[in-house]
Amino acid sequence: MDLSNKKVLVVGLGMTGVSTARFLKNQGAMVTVTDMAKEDELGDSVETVRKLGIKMELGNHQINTFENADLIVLSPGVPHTIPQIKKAKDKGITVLGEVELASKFIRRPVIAITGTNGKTTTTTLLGEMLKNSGLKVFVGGNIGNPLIGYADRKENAEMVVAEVSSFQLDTIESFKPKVAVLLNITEDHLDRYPDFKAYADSKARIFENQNTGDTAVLNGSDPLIRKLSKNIKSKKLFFTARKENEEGATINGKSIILFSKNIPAIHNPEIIDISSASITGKHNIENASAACLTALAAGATLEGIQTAIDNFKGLSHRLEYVDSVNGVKYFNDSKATNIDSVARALEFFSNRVILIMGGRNKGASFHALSDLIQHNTKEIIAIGEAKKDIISSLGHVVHVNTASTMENAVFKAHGAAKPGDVVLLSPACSSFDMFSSYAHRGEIFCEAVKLLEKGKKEINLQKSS
Ligand code: UMA
Repeated sequence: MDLSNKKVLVVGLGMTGVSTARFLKNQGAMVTVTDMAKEDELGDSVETVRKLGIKMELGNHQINTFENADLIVLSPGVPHTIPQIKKAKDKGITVLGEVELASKFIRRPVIAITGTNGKTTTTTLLGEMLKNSGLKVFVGGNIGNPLIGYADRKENAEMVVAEVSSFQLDTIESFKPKVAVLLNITEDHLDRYPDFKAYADSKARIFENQNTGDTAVLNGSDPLIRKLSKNIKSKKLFFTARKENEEGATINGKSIILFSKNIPAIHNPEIIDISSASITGKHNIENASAACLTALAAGATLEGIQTAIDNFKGLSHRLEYVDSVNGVKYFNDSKATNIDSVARALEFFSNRVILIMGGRNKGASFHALSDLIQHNTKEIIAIGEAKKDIISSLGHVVHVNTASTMENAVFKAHGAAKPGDVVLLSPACSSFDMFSSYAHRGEIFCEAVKLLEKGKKEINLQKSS
């Protein structure tokens, strides 16, 4: 694809927009970046792009700029259905997502991972399995490291491991992963898709361009994924619930059993031991088994896989243990931005949980959590825009308190908790009404827990003086 002297419009000036603009400039394109947000809302990105000498249109999207472009590149956070894009497409202008554009310039095999939950854990673990097998890999995508940045730097990895979201899959055309993984599909992003089917269809696009020389790694216990697997042309490996004679992975207690006729290392079933790993919870064992199969399909060794599993410490903001204060354990699960991920977190605890949840609702029905909450939740502290929805959906099963800030929520949870309880931040919502990202929300939660610990020490000092 020759981009020199082409008029290219980049839509969205987040981390994707900045990397895309830089890449296009280096390719000799005439680049403009547009963002709905005003300059003072965009932080350092504006200065970075200005220093590159790239034109910016901020505060709105001007239709003329869209209609006059030779190519438009979308950031994942920009819906491909906005009127400006529709009009540009009607005029025959090519509109690509950043992942599609990057894939046109990446010469190495791409291993892609999608799913509603567990993408980042699986992507990270898979990257470690490949590295421990002696392979040079680049790990990026939705994980927070745009693929276009790799294409720009011309790094010399042997393969690219890419976390891809449904937003990124919405705008692919020829993106063709050598190995593609679909971890699970549950309700999410219903503020962006007309219905659940549209969201699920978007996820399934990860297999769209694969052929018989490629591999699909699929969740065998998800009936929807089983159904859509019938239309996949590539070789299939199922994890967690492979049927008799089917190729893939099964879980037996603390062992993952791997088998495939197409992968020499597991022609005969082989076992990966997870007994000494810090991989806890059913969902993480599922993620680990998906990562094992994917790694083997991509050329990893069983030794490299076992080493990565043994050394894996989990990720921040995913059921991350923060601290214990007065016998109450605090867990940060800020990455849980949908109902299913909160359900998985609640299932993990047999203790009584004080649940801090809320934020910006993405169209989910909190009612789906009723049974679990009735079973093990002592109290909910609701935060953010979703407070009212939470009270109306769950107020009949458990007491719902509210808080205006995260600090206040942690303080109220602390007041309600007794030794042996768990305080869990697992919001079921996006963070953007109160924070810049889920990571920011998790950090503020951890800081608030530290303040409790500090307060406790101060009280003890006062008592002893
Ligand atoms: N914007 C417009 N016009 C619009 C809508 C948005 O100009 O109509 C602008 C916003 O004002 C904002 C910019 O677009 O300035 C933001 O673009 P972006 O949301 O694509 O932000 P990036 O920083 O580029 O982050 C994106 C992903 N974000 C989303 O998909 C929402 C990041 O995933 C990803 O890490 C990054 O690219 C690198 O690939 C985040 C995410 O929440 C973590 N992903 C969702 C998820 O995992 O569930 C899909």
